[in-house]
Amino acid sequence: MISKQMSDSLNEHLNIELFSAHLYLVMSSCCNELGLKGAANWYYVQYREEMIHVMKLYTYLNEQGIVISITAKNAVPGKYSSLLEMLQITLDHEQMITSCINNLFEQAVQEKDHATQIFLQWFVTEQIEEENNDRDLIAKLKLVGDSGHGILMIDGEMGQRVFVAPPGSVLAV
Ligand code: OFO
Repeated sequence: MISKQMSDSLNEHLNIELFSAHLYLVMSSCCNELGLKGAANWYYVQYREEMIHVMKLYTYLNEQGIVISITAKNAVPGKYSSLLEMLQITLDHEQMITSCINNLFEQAVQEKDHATQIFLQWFVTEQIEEENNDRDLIAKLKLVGDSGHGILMIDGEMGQRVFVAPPGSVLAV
């Protein structure tokens, strides 16, 4: 049993996560164009992770008897001048997502919706990792410089990232 308000909020968040996935897919493509194959890989893995988040929400809503709706119409910006710019936008975006998750959690607490609180706990923890990954890369990039050998070093590191689906995930791609 889930309230209409709670399921609407979760559905809205599903659309935001879908936007995240598309944002990172575009960034992957932009990195590719900049010749940064490792960063392109990192953003592609990020895209796949976001689709896991979408599918978690999809599955939870379905299991609660809710038919989802796709409302995201936001076009994804397609031009970025540097990897540092993309990473900073990524961190800002993830901080916004963290605050959305916190609001959802707060709503579930106010509604005494224990099932949704438990469901959202995974996202609360995930956001710590998401923000930390971005901060780490930004700090390294600032240290070595967003050009020349420095960026190639970071690009190499970003190329090592491998997509790992969390246990029990529904894969969308
Ligand atoms: Fe789904 O955490 Fe990023 O957006």
